[in-house]
Amino acid sequence: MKKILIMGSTGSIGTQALEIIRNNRERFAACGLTCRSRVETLIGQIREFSPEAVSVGTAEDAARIQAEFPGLKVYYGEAGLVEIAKMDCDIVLNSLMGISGLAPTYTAISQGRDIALANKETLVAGGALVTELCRQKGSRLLPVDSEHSAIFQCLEGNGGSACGRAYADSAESLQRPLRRILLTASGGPFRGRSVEEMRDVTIEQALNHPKWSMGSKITIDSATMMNKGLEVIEAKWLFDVPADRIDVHVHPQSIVHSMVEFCDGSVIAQMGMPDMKIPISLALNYPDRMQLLPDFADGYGHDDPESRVTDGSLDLFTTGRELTFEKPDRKVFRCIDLAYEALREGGAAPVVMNGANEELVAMFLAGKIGFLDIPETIEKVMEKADFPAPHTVEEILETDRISRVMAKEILD
Ligand code: MN3
Repeated sequence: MKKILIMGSTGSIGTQALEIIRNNRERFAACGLTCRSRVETLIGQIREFSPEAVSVGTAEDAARIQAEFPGLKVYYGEAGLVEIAKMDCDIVLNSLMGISGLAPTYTAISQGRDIALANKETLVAGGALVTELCRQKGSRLLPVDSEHSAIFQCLEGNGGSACGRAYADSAESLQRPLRRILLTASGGPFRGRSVEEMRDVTIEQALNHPKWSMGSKITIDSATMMNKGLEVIEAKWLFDVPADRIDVHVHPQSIVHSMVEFCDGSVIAQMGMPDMKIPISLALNYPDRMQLLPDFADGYGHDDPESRVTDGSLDLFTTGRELTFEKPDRKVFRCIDLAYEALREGGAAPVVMNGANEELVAMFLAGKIGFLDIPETIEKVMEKADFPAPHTVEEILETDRISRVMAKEILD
């Protein structure tokens, strides 16, 4: 029985993870759950999964849940997330939103836990710190992000896997045959538009992602393509690959989830329907795979390959008949280059970029700023910011905080 602490259990990744647990009770238990504001959903989850501990956003919500579930350990606030991260479990699924994922992840790794990581901001802001702690503690970072799960699967058995523990001896990683990562991107809802055509887009248009249904922050990040920028940085830390070996490929069908190129010219791709249950279940169950597709009934037709395509499996005769790849328009989607710049500059730069972005996305979602204010203001904050490289979680959070203030001041 694997005990899973799900941080962010009421979000898109969290609810899909619970669906996997619901269907595999003999294998998994949800020992801890957290949410920020969807308390009603959390209460339903507590009834169904009987966790030992939960953490919520506020003291009032904590008191309410404690009254209803007297035997349950209830935490709240940012400190509550760090406290619950210390609990005994086999794996922590971090599907928190934004920089709030950093401190609890760091705490869980300090306890030697493996992390199923869906919160890319943790690595964007704290990559050096988090991967170093993984090496010290022997913790694994198992990617849940679909592209990184793809890369992880492509690298397996090809000169070493990746993620924290496997790269403990990085002399070995330098000799592996990996040449390049081909990171795929759907292109988001505004693919093919000019900068001027994006100036007046509405919140609803930006939230209308063509392929993936996700939380609002990551959906806006996909629309600006900052999501891909964050993923370039995430890939750098997970797989120990320099930025100039990570190439973004826009692939609107979202069937190829990423690829790796080896020194002999061989390219391996991981494909599948765009379904987050695939990477979630692999991270939770690694190194085993789970049966997510129905097996064949007896007597299926040997002469008809289409009869083997069942609900949820990849049908290359229809869905996958046309797979296309194109270069991202980096002049229009400035965020990609901003992320490469931040990665090259290193130190505080990725923290500044990430903090400004998170604040600006929240302001856009609140209807306070326009869509293009997001990339334009991030760039200004990055130009202006001059912080020393942060060396602790506290210093990262402080740099994040000031970067947010700078973003707000520029727009005032
Ligand atoms: Mn992704």
